[in-house]
Amino acid sequence: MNVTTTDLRSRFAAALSAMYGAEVPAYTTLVEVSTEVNRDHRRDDALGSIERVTAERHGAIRVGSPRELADVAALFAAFGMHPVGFYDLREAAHPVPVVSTAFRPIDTDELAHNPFRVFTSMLATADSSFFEPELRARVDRFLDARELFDPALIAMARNITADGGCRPEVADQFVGRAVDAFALSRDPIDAGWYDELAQVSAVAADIAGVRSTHVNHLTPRVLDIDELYRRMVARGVAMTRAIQGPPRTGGPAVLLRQTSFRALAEPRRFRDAGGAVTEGTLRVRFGEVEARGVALTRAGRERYDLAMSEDDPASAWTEHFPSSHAELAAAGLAYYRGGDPTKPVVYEDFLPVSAAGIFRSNLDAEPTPGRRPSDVTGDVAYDLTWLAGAIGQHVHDPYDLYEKAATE
Ligand code: OOG
Ligand code: NI
Repeated sequence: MNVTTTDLRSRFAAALSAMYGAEVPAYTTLVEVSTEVNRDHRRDDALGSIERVTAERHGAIRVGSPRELADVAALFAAFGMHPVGFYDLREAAHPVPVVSTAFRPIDTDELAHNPFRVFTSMLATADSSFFEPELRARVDRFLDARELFDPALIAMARNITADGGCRPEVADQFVGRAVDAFALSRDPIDAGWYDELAQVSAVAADIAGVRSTHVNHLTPRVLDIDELYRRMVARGVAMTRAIQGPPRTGGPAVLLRQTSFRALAEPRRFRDAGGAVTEGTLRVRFGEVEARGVALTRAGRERYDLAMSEDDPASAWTEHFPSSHAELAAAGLAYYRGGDPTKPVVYEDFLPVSAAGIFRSNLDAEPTPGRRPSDVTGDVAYDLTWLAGAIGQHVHDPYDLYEKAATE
């Protein structure tokens, strides 16, 4: 038993990165520029060593059903990645028909070793404000009939989780098969079905219009995202969005700042009603980069939400936030190890507003009709408790984890 779940996670993150880089050339540029920015930053940052930050990635995947989500949970457990938080993107300003969680390591030393995290979303087919009963039934049937993960792979994952690791030859096979499960499939897509779902939501088509899942982005971390943005633009990569999240301020970096670019349209084959296969394209994969700051307490998060609701958050920022880690610590607005303001606890999670924006800005279809006004949203109350039941695992509260990191 010489490959631990911790080592498996590092290998998995690196292998996914290699696969994604081979398929999405702009990602390789992004990683190169990120590495340069981190190197030019020169010093280790209180928010993370250059080594950790440069190896750091998050990915995003989307699945269709509770059964598929439970498989993802079982698979990721073998990499020491556990569900943290519940995100309801149906509640966003521009609703997306999914509910999500993040699978990631939860212990301080595990995060230090490799913090790989995957934002994982599930299509909320039971929400009748998106899916009428007849369509829901067809989507659920389609999802029930497909198999995203080979049961043998999931069985392997369960054994590895139980044993805390595996032998080297098993490790190579396991990581290889796990990565393959997230590669973009080249199988022909049923054009009629895909288009019908795209009428409801581009996200619904991306998730349930095909027979497989895929990593839709892989995000490196940089220590200076404004500098990264400038260098990407200078290289001719058009960034799709301004930087999302907290504005740049002279003060401490808080939470998470992100920006993204649209991927190229990739060739795909479509099968029409008569069975004829034609060439077409889809843009489903894209690039994103992020900079992480200190984790905020609940009180700090309230201040953040207030600051972001201002017309111009950047100029109102100092009305809500002090300008040093010492003051943030003294006011109980952010987490620090042992209360020491030189030791910020890094924010390891996601931001729902940014996440909803990422969904929206990167799909081929134009803004979809979205949610139909309705008081009744279906027979499933999607929430954290529902999620825990669906996957059969405890879903961690991020604040508990930060609290623990600050006091251990
Ligand atoms: C996930 C979007 C969320 C982030 O960084 O906030 C996300 C998706 O597009 O599937 O990755
Ligand atoms: Ni992301």
